[in-house]
Amino acid sequence: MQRVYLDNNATTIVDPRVKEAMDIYFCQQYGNPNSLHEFGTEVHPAMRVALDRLYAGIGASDEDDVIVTSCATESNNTVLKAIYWEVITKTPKKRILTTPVEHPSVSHVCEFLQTKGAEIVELPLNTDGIVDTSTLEAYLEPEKTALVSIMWANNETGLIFPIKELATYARSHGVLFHTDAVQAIGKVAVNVQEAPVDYLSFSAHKFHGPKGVGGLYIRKGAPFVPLLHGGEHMGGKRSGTINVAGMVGMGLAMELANEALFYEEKEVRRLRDKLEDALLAIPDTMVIGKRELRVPNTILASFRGIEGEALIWDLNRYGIAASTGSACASESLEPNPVMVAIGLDRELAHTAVRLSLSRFTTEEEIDYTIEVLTASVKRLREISSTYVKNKE
Ligand code: 7TS
Repeated sequence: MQRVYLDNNATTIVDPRVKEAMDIYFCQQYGNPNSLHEFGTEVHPAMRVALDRLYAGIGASDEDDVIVTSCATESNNTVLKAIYWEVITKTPKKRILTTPVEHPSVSHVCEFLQTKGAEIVELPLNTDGIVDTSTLEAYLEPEKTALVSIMWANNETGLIFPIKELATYARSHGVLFHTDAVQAIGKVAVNVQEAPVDYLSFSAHKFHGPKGVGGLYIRKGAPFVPLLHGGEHMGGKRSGTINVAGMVGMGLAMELANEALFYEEKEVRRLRDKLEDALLAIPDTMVIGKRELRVPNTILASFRGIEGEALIWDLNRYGIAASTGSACASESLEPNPVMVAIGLDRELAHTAVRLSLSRFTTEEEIDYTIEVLTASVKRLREISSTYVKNKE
């Protein structure tokens, strides 16, 4: 049976070039980079190259820090808890401004910090499902605000937040800004010179790198305290023996993702739009978020009268992988909070299905998906007790 992977916002295939570049760091050059002998020191040049690629990939300057972490969840935890210890407990600034649609690795940390005295304020989304600068202007009280944390692109809808404008506004008022750029890297250009953020999180496995390795950009002088203490790794900012293979893989994956940005913008978008047009041709179907405001690879669609989960299982029978939204929330029976926040009522929120492409998705796969999905929606509606055709 054909297998089609359309869950690239959950994780991606490792680019074979990345896998090949990582290979020698398992059984040949496996030394601990902190060791003084040659097994340790011989990996240093490759680590340097990897770090250079990460700096170049996001436009960081030499004076800034980019630390290698185990995942974006760690990067997000690191920033929020550093702000808690370094700003919230030490100054009158107790507030973190964020959004209702952050990944749980931001939103759950905020909930936790609230129990420890932080004040969490969620900025309302506009009718497009994003936060615009006028909202930040209305809510930002610089003397009370320790941090603004807003994602670059949403993992469920693919909607892009205007990070350049938001971060510029926060900076002009002396307020620190963090962005979770996990779903932006490799999909849109990400540059910390143009968008003056203080912290930026990313994760290799979302851009065809390996799992278990992520990164955190920290602008020079931004308040910081490590999440993990225990050694002098990463300049004392993140202890733990360095995942050399992962770091090498992430560096190359970042470079390749940026090289492929044009392809993503043109070809991945073309395939996404082809699939989206075909879905919209099915009656009583809607896609969340304006196309021009979304990253090129993502569709969050709602098929009225069909449980998202039922559709996922049906597609799975035909070898097609999609999701009802974030895999991180897939065990919950509650409607997805992101969908509720962007204005879908509870019933519609249950119908949402996310299809996310990558540069490895082929036209043939999209054609097959269109065929299977169209038939599947029709079949499921025929047996659905809640689907009643709209009267013309
Ligand atoms: N931030 C965002 C915006 C994400 O989409 C994810 C994973 C993470 C952080 C966590 O990254 P990790 O490196 O810790 O794995 N998001 C999803 C998703 O949408 N479906 O499955 C995982």
